[in-house]
Amino acid sequence: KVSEKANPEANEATEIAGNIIYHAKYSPHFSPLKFGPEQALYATAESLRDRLIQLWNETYLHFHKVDPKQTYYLSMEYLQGRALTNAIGNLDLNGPYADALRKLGYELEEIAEQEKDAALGNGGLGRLASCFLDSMATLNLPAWGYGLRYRHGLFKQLITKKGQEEVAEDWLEKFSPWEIVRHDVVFPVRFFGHVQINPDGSRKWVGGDVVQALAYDVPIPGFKTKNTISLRLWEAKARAEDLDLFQFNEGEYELAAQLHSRAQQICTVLYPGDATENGKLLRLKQQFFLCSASLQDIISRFNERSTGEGSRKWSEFPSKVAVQMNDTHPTLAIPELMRLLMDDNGLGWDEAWDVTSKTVAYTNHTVLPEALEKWSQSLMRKLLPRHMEIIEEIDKRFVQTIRSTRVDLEDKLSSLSILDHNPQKPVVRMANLCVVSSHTVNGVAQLHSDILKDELFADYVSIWPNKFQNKTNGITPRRWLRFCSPELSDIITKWLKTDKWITDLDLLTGLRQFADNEELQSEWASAKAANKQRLAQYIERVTGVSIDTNSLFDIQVKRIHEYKRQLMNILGVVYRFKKLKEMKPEERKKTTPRTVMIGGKAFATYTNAKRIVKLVNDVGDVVNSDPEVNEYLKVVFVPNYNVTVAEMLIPGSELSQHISTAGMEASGTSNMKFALNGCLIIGTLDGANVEIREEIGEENFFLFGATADQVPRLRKEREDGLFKPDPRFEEAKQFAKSGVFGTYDYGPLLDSLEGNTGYGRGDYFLVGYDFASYMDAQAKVDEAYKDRKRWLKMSIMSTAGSGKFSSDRTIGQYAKEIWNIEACPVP
Ligand code: DL6
Repeated sequence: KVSEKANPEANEATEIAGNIIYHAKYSPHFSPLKFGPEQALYATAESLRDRLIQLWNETYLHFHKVDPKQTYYLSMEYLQGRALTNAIGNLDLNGPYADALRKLGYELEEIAEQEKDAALGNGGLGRLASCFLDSMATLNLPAWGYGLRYRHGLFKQLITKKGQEEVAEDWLEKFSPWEIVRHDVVFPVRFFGHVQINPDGSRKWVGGDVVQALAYDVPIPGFKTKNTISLRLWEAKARAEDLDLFQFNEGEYELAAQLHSRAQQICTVLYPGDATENGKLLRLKQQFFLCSASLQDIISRFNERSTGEGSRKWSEFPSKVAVQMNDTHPTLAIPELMRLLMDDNGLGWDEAWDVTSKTVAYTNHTVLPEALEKWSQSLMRKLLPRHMEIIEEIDKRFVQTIRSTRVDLEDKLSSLSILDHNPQKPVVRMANLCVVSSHTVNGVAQLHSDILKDELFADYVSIWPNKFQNKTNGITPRRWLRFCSPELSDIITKWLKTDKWITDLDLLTGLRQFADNEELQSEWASAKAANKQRLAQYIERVTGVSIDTNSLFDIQVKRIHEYKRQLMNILGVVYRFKKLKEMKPEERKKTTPRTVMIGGKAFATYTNAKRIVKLVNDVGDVVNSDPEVNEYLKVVFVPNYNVTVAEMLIPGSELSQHISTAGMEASGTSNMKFALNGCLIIGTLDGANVEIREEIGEENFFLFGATADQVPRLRKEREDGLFKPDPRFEEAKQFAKSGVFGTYDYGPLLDSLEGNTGYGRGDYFLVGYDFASYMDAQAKVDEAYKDRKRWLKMSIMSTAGSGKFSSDRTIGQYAKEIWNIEACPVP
């Protein structure tokens, strides 16, 4: 008691322990007598949630009172990962929570391990949205995220003899302790039906199915601030009266509950397969559901915050609301806002258009043709008849304006217009609708934004030169350094003599002056060694492969895609293996031992991506069990890559591969996480690699490969049969085909690197062209790793140069240059 009085942290720990016990006893989820690690996790999370609710309420009330302009980030994806350590860290309660749990017989790490990842997204785009939320809260910005509460997030990846198999993920199996259901926040969302023309000429969408959108708030705490914002996730529900009791009592159970089951389907899975018409319809429903519910909520808050007499003027809307569309998935926010303004609130077209186009902005995240969304006009008309009318009108007005003001663009109209009237397949081009309707369009790295301006959207740039911007992506330094690598963080704080870098990442440049310092290098090396050790234990636990912590840890983790060229990586490994086999034992001893780790999920129907997963696993099986070689080379496929796995891999990495065909990766964000953690990059001049290399210094980056502007010529040369492959490339392919790696037929995969025509064939991704310079760069890596001092210096310089890639910088720029919002800190 005496020592607790003298020590406020100890007091706090006692209070927290009491609170955890309270939740374990009185929360209605588990039997009160059990307090295993799982019960401890939920009770701990609930004790934190109490604090978050308090902070959330204060933030909400403060925003309500001040009534600032607020941003709403609309995204179909969020990759939140685990929340416990992040919330404890952001609230600066690590010590008290660790002590409290120790009093109850647990280590914080053990309890944190129990939490499932919230994986409501696919990859980079979803994780970016989650990093952005952390920065919005930390910067005290009046900003919220909106998304969908998928029952099953991104699938769980199992690796079997067949390769990748997908299993439904189940983050809500028990419940999520982080969400707060808002039974008072419910909006109706309509599908199908028809447009009714009223006697005064106004139009109304009626009939069809009506589903309820129910809000769940996930509180997002900022780092060391009271501000706690919301990620509002919508769940779809049918109304009680939609159950046909008569039919039910007749024994027609499925018929009776049709509407219930249709409502339930909406939020069942993230990205339902869209190969069938039903799948397409469901995806379009999901997109509209997010947009409609969010906009109704935004409008109701706009009206609620009206302070003056009577209702607010609609012309004020854009000075109170900014809507950011994360890629084209929430494009339907445009016609839905127009509809709500015109049909429900009586605005005329011009007034509604003025409000809408001053409110919405669009971020493009890809130039890949297959990822640029196009929806069939007939499907759109069937599901959303009023929206299709509005889209047609936007398109008609745009075309008229161009015809009357830009005769020079007349022949480009077929590609500039929103509607593609190709009789075979009339579609709505969502990116065009976004560009025409938004006040600002941005790319996510300088090179990507330049490509958008010079190629994809070049003609629009000539119409609206000021509409286009760049906002280079960023990552939150809290999750991606402070919390995932506490050892390295402490060293940084010690040498910079401040921990302010956690919210002002540019301060990391202060490390440059010590990059040669032996004491720092030795501390740096031991922090990296501890992280490698932790990673090695994890790898052994999940794959059974034991790896040498003295070998170079070389990692490529991201979605499996041909343009990301995991195939080049594994062919490089195949070549290395072959050479090691051919060497004499004393020669082998001179090589740099490597552990190559590759991880990532392939989309379930993407056959070539799944073949790549299989090849990596098969190569691993052979290499790892080869007694001559396995001391010098190990190959591990890291299963079920997700945010939590990334938090383990990235701190333990020494080299990471960002090797996409130049011009194809919009930005990449794992490259930033690796560099921040002192990991060196081998990469092409693609996406944000270009800026990372500029910031950390070209001498600290292993560059190879064609540049984006060379790619079209190289593809043409390939088509014309002018390409002469490097002998190492031929040797690697032949060896992979030879059967050394098992009986699976890799012909179809490796054949994609042959021939000379077609997207995805004829080596469209230029693996063959870049292979020679890739192998040369890898040889430089091997040499550099032998010189410990040089390597450590490069590693420190990587971290020191990573300041630009904080999502605080990115979000600060969005706030100032796109949203025009300001910080609104809770006093
Ligand atoms: O902007 C976040 C992230 C980028 O870092 C990646 O380079 C980019 O591929 C990804 N884009 C998407 C969009 N769809 N596709 N493909 O996920 O966005």
